[in-house]
Amino acid sequence: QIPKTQKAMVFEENGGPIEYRDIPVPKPASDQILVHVLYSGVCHTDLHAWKGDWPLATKKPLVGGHEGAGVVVALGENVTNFKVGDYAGIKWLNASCLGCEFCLKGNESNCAEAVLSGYTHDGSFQQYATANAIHAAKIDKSANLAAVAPILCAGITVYKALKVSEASPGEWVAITGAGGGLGTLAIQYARAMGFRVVAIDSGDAKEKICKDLGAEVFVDFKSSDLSKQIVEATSGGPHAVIHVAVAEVAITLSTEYVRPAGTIVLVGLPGGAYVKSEVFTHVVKTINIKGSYVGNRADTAEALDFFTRGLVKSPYQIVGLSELNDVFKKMAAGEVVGRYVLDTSK
Ligand code: 8ID
Ligand code: ZN
Repeated sequence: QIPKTQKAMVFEENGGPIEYRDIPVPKPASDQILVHVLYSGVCHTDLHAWKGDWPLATKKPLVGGHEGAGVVVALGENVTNFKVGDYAGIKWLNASCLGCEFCLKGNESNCAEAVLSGYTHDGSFQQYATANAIHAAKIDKSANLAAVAPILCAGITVYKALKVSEASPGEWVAITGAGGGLGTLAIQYARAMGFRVVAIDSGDAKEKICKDLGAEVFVDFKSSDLSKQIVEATSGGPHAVIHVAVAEVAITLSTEYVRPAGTIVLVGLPGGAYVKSEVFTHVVKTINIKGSYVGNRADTAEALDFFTRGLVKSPYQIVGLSELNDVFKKMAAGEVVGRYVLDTSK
């Protein structure tokens, strides 16, 4: 039975109060599914969306969230690829045109018509959310819906970033922000893909989780000789660096310690940040710096398959949807170890 109203976390203005409210349950358009979202991860992107610190406006009022895992409860009349009762995921890329040059080549995140869950379209911080059926993630019936939620953004994103890093099995990959939501999954995908991991973050709790998840080396970003420690531990620098830290300084520093001919992949999106790379070193070391933005439908299916096969696990803790404000406070202070997942029933 689909109710007429539901609970949601809503804000009217960027940086303004986020309120636990009753709002109408949306109706799926002809090409959409309606998902009863049981759990939603909280990504640092949701914090950026609320703060409004990116050069892209959010919808207002906004229901954030883009790691929603749940059950399909209704279908638009043109939907043929889902049935009521299937498990489905609400991800960042809610829809795209599917016909432009970028969509045709599998670069759906670059589509000019891309619709973004929890940013330009109400997302998963509500009990019922809509998504384009072609883009919605298919989740295996064996999945624990709370555990799979973080895969829907964090997992897909880091898996894609590791692919585009072009690191080879046996090579070193450094991960900045390794103890956070994207980082803890990046360590595991990296291991599953055969890479050796240097985790960079701060504090004992993050060191412990990074090592437990398979990082061979942990370096505290607050130490003064960070570059030297990383170069020594990897006998010449990591072949790839995946930046999920929300820090411009981390990016600049990596141009020092990355291995010659190595690749730096930008994923974290600190507001107003620039990449600073000294040109002589950049050329002579022949380093590559590239951006990576979520993943396409194939990356989604592949990232979920690693999860279904038990190769990656979400290090998550569950709190109620109504407690989102507390999660944002911890996240802004860099105190989130792994991922918070919201139970939309509380
Ligand atoms: O498609 C994309 N490119 C994409 C997808 C999803 C998320 C990008 N993101 C972006 C988010 O918008 C955010 O900017 O990735 C970034 C990280 O998201 P997250 O993993 O959800 O954030 P978190 O859980 O807060 O973890 C961030 C970690 O960075 C560490 C913190 O200690 C924290 O553990 N960190 C910071 I802040 N400064 C650091 C530094 N200088 C650092 N780690 C290493 N060095
Ligand atoms: Zn995200």
